[in-house]
Amino acid sequence: MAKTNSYDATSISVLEGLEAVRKRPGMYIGSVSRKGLNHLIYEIVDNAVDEHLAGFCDQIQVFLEKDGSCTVVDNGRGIPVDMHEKGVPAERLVFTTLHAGGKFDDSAYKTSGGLHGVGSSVVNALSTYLDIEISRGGQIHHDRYERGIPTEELVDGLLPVLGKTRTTGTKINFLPDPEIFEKTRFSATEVKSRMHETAYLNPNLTIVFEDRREEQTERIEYHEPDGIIGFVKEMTRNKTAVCEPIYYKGECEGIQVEVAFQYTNDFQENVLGFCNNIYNAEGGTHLTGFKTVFTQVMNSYAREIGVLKEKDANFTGADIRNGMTAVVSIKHPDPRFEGQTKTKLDNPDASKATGKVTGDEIVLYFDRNLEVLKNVLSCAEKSAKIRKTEERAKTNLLTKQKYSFDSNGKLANCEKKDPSRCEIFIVEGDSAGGSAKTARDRNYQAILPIRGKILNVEKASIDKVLANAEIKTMINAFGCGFSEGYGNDFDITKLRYDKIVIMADADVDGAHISTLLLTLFYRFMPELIYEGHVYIAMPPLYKVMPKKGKEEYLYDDKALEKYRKTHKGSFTLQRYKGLGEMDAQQLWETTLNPKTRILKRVEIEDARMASEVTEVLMGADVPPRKAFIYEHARDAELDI
Ligand code: TSJ
Repeated sequence: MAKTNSYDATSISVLEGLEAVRKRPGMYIGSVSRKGLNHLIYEIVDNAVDEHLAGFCDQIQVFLEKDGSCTVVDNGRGIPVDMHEKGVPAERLVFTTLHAGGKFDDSAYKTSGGLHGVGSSVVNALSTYLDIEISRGGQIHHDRYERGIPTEELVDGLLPVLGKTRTTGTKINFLPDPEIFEKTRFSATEVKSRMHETAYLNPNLTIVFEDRREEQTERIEYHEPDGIIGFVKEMTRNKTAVCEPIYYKGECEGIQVEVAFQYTNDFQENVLGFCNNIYNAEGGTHLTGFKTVFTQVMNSYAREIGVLKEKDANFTGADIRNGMTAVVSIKHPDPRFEGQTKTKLDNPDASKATGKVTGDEIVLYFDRNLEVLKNVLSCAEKSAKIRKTEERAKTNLLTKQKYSFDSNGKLANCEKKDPSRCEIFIVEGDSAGGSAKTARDRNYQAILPIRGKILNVEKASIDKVLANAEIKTMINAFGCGFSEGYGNDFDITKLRYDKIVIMADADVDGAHISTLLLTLFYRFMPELIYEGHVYIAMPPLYKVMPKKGKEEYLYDDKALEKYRKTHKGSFTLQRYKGLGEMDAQQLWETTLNPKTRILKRVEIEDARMASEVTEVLMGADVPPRKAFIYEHARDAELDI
């Protein structure tokens, strides 16, 4: 009897825990958008990475399955399956107890980071099912859960055995619950990028990725024996290097510090922080320590070799980091995180450690490599010069533009001011712009027609960009300013529209215009994209009108093919060459009316994907650009 009671007590608290997770999934995984969905995979994989860090696993496989589920396999020791003090197999505790990460602790978990190692039960609670095979002690043990609740009968308190094995490891297959997630299709692009990054941070690990969802399986093996040096090289791959990557590592008060950085001549700063292999999107103390000491050391070198004269002011930190791509990776025994998304490292001793190691090591390097030092300092000099010019350009723009909301008079603004409901459509061409102005809901929809090709901002200098009338109108209309290189005047809370919709023809020119606009947003207002405010309208390619039945819009050739197969009778087919061909009513139905239109949201997870995106957007050859637009179109968020 007593045993039954204690078991009941455990299962009740487990149920309560899981229910809490299902009620407020956002609290545990950040969001229920695709970002949260992909996060499920990372939560699981991070456990296998811990097993690698403990020294028992050198391969992890990640499969995106045809049925929408994900399988993760490692060749570690296998999660312990023996009976735990609470009368259930240890494995059950891992998947049903919130924060079970440290329960049967060993040294590996001490280096494992903040949120991870604790998330398996969260993934379990948010999955339609989660199926586990553990190879350990010569046997394959099986367990299964549905929405977090175990469905497998225990045999004398132990997991059923599927068979014998000579290997060890853990295999997990789970299907995210569509009751929880807005989107249930994992983004291959994002998962690959994260797996690649994990491989860079763990040079002795191999990660195999397979996307089995399409007819042809895509398989990639990530193995990066050069570690974070390779990571930096990858990020600078398409830039002109000013020096070879510089690498150092050290230890301070039990915190391991590892840094790689390289300078290129592209005048951008890209410094990424990781703690215990977890990316810190909001940065934190490890980066502060690195940056502060780096700035101090470089300024004193600049005075020593006469790049700065006595009367000159010091370079700013941003001057010195311009052109720098860096990875700062630390291992901390007890990391704490703060910030909006709990991704900002907060431990003061991390700042001390990166500062100390950086101070010791870069002096050793630059004392022996004076040429590199001079090159890096000349980057800082150029940056300081550009900064001063830009400061002047910006002051001019802001004083001139302050009172003119629409500098060239083409914006048809909406009447209501509630930013959470307002939308702005940026429409290619005057004729489509005209129809859109007639068709729109004037209360909430603003229309801004733009002509032809806007400036390619990646190539143009900032003064030219800001002199462009259409770009000025856009910046003014959005209301949140812009950020560029130094100083950040961008304030997303001032955004006047919840949705910024790019409306271009469904042809190559249209795709080009979308790309130019995305480049503009990405360079000057990246938060618009990160926060999911930028959309691309998907105007239909065809309208079909059957003799009997309802007319329909079709959005691609596949849809037309399907329509042909399912509608044997005769029908009239109209092909739209461009938005300009639609009348106001058609434009309303297909691209403006929130009830019937199709929009795709532009998604870039964060700055880590930046180099890839910039490269694809800006690269000289056309095919990769199309790939970008298409890839994201396939993973599109359909807003119907
Ligand atoms: F494979 C995977 F990614 F799906 C996955 C692997 C998912 C989860 C939730 C865990 C693991 C995992 C856990 N792989 N390996 C381990 N290892 C342990 O949990 C383990 C094994 C042995 C011992 C021991 O002291 O003998 C201790 C631990 C923590």
